[in-house]
Parts: sequence; structure tokens; C-alpha cells
Amino acid sequence: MKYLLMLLLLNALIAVAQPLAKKVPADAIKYQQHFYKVIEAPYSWHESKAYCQNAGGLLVSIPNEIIDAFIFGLSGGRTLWIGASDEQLEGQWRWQDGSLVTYSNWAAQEPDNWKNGEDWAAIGWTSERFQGGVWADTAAHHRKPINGFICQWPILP
Ligand SMILES: [Ca+2]
Ligand SMILES: [Ca+2]
Repeated sequence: MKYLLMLLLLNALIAVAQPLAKKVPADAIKYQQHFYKVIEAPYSWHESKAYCQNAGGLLVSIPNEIIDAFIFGLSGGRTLWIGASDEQLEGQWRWQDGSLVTYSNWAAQEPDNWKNGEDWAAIGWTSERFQGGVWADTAAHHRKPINGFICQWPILP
């Protein structure tokens, strides 16, 4: 009986803890299967990734051109980190859920892995070659014109 009570209590605790851990910010924007939020911060790609994970989400995935157009709209002229990286294996781009990047929207001559040091992707780079929201691979540290990043959270049933 004691054991059963403890189990019940444990289940109740888990039920309370899970929604708290996965709490989506109130100002996140709902679109299709996810909530999205732009966070403006002078963070590296890895700091951005950690920020999203600590908030119960992930750096954004862009699986198709509809989400791509939505994310570019959300960027509103800002340059933002997205969740694609080929740091595990050069040339093999993956999203933060481990899935391969199948749809992509790289700028002309990107990804170029410039100086053998570009394993992280950004959208909305503000120069002519990157007009219209095409993506670039770049180094992971924060610098101009990167303004921040986009987190996503799944819409739970
Ligand atoms: Ca690379
Ligand atoms: Ca590049």
C-alpha cells in the first residue's frame, strides 16, 4: 500500500513537472505543428541551441518551403541562427532533432564551409547575395549582422 501511494505521488509529480519543463513562452507564435519565437541576443550558435533546449524547445527546423517562408517572415529583416549544422560530419547537414536536412534554401555558393570552419546555418543575412531569406553556413561565434535565433516547441496534444 505504501509502495502504491509512493507510485501515485511520483506520477503526480511527473505530471506537474512535465508541463513546467515544456512551458512555451506566452508570446511564441503558433504555426502548423509548432510554436516559434525569435530571441534577440548576441549569442553563438551553441549558446542559442542551449538557450532553446533550456526553454524546453529546440533551435528551429525548416523542413519545407512553407515553413521556410514563414520563418523568413518571422525574421523580419534580422539575421538569425537556425538549427542546421554539419559539425558532426562535414557536408551532412542535420536539424536538432537529428533528422537530415532534406529541404534547403542555401544562397548561391553556400554552404561553402569557408576556411574549413563553417558548420552552422543562419537565415536572412543582410547582404545582396543573401536576399530573400536564403541560408548561409558560417562560423559558430556571434558577430554582426547576427541578431539572434529562433526556437521552436512542438504543439503537444
Ligand atoms: Ca561545414
Ligand atoms: Ca558560408
